[in-house]
Amino acid sequence: MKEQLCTRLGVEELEERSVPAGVVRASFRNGLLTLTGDNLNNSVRLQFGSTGRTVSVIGLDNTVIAGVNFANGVRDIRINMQGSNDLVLVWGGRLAGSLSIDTGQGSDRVIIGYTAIGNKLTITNPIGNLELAITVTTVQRSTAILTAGGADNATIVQSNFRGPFLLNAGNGADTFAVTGTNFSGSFLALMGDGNDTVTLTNCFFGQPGVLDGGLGTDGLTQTGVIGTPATISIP
Ligand SMILES: [Ca+2]
Ligand SMILES: [Ca+2]
Repeated sequence: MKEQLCTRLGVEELEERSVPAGVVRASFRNGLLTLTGDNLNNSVRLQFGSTGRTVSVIGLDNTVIAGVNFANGVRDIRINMQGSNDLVLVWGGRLAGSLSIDTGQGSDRVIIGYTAIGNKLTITNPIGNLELAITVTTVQRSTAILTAGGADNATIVQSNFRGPFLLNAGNGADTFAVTGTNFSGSFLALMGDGNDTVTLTNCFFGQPGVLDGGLGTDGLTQTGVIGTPATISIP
């Protein structure tokens, strides 16, 4: 009997995973593009036109986009993906304003590439794991990446942060890898408790910064770091 029960549960789990579903509601008003996911797995891609100011909202993995799927003259973007495991992909944007992403609960992924942000970048992951990749992206003002406990993974490549940069990784075994990136403003990375791994390769720090590993057995590798080095606090 026990064996039969296990088999049936296994099949139900598989069926649940094979239904990605989910609806992302999109609205556009006064230059602000707003995306709101539901409590299912949502995958959405923002694909910018050649000027970086028009954007198509594309649902991936069967995610349905409700509302506008094209906007012209986007200044700010605000995204709230809510529960379950979500993916947000932003590529090739030229925003005069801010990009704000709240991934909600679940194991979420955020990918930002070849994008210029004139104001602020905010990424919030209140519950669950975050996998973040930022490549060839410039942020003119402040950047805040705030994640709760969980094993988070942040990778930043060939990017420019002109204002203050804050990473609060929360507890859990986090990985933070940065390559070829300029931090012109203040730099603060709080890795939280847990065994964290930090790798800084060919980075520039314009102002004194702090890298705090929190409790746990942390590993730090620095190669080719120039400018004002961060104050390392790894016990
Ligand atoms: Ca969701
Ligand atoms: Ca989520």
